Amino acid sequence: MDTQHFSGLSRRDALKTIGASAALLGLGLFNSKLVAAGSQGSPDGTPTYPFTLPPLGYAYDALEPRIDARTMEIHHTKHHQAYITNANNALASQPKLQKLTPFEILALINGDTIDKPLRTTLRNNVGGHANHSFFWQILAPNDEDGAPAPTGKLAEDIAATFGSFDTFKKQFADTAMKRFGSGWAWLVISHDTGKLAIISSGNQDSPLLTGDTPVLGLDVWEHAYYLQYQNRRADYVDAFWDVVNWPRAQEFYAIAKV
Ligand code: MN3
Repeated sequence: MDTQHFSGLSRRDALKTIGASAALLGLGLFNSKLVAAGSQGSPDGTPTYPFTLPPLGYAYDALEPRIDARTMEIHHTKHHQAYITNANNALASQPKLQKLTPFEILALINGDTIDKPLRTTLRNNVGGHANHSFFWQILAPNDEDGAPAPTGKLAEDIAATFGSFDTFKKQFADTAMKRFGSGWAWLVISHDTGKLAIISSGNQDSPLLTGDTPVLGLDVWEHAYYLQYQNRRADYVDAFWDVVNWPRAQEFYAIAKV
């Protein structure tokens, strides 16, 4: 199926195609629910084309001293904005894709609905937009004692899956450290098991590409930490725990598990 064919579909048909693609990929119920949540403008930040830069919800210096203001400002206004600009440029001639949310577009990337090289451009730039929109929301300023630990169902399931919260943090940090080059570490609901799992992805690949539902994510591209931490990724990962917005992660978890 080529993009011209896709352009002839209604939004309803496009969503049916997403459902079919999801079925082909073996994507579970959780992923479908998150895509539906994305339709309402939730975890992936903004609704449909033209994408715009979502506000952080806090000041650039709000995460200091864990993440410095200059890094946050450049990351938000330059890096995230660049993904948005590139995605909008790529979608400018795609009227049907313009009707889809970032998560809905990402759900199509592993199918054959969208031709390469458009598919690659969208994978990288819609991926970058969705990942960063998600990332800003799971960060929050916390007092100098650091972020509180998760509570409720997410806390219970982290303990049940990984043994303890501390073991989870260690495994997540190890995964973030082992991601060679640019990418992300994620806590997801696995499409295989329906349970929590820690994964990493390269470049701007979203967990949605493999059917996994993101609950927490950490950007380990150098642009996320180099000004402040230089080569010390481990220190950046360690500081991340002090600025995690666990209540927001719990909301994402609840959306996916309903
Ligand atoms: Mn980034």
